Amino acid sequence: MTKLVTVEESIKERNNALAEANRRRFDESKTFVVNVMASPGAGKTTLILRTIEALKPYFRIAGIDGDLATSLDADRMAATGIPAVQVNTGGTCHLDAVMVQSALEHLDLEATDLLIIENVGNLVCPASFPLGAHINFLIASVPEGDDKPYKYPKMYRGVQAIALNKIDLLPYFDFDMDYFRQGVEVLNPGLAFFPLSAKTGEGLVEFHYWLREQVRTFLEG
Ligand SMILES: Nc1nc2c(ncn2[C@@H]2O[C@H](COP(=O)(O)OP(=O)(O)O)[C@@H](O)[C@H]2O)c(=O)[nH]1
Ligand SMILES: [Mg+2]
Ligand SMILES: [Zn+2]
Repeated sequence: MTKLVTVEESIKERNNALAEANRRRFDESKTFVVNVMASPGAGKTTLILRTIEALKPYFRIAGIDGDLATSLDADRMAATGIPAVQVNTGGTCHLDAVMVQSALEHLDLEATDLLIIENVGNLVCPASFPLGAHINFLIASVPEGDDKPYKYPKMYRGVQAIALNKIDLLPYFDFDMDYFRQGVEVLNPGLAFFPLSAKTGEGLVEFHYWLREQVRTFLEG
């Protein structure tokens, strides 16, 4: 038992070191990186596609997509006209810093202002495997329920911004917005919060404006 814990810790330490190395590369090439995490079906791909469309006029964007097996999501990113790399994790339930490092071999970071990484759909281990991103971004969604901050505190604690997607479905679910926000606030006070619908477009302007400012500030800094 003790041995197992030690191995796990060293894997995480190794990942942390590689994530720092990734971050140095991103900073050197002036590439702002967002690590998008969520449970399966929360709307990562849908929101990413709408974000690419909205920000493409301002920045040179590229994407990395982590998936267990298929390249469906990366294909959809590539269909928007941006360079996109698929990482098949071979069954692993999260991306790690090494996988991102190998994906970078297929991208021209010098020609990328904004790199969007779609992590594997999972609310547990992606929180323990930083990739070197500037922003860890969580997408929650209405059908998942309002208790998720309470059940997945590590994920909610470790992110720099959160979207609550599928607000178009609020009338059909018993989703207590105050209870949800309270749970988030306790774990991550003052967290940037964007209620939106990637489907209807409600709330997207606010989110895209915020992200645009984050990237712009980074590029100017
Ligand atoms: N009603 C509604 N459905 C959405 C919204 N965003 C995504 N979806 C749907 O949710 C499903 C999963 O979306 P997807 O982007 O593939 O989620 P991912 O697995 O997190 O990448 C798809 O059927 C989407 O059309 C939304 O804001 N409202
Ligand atoms: Mg997806
Ligand atoms: Zn995992």
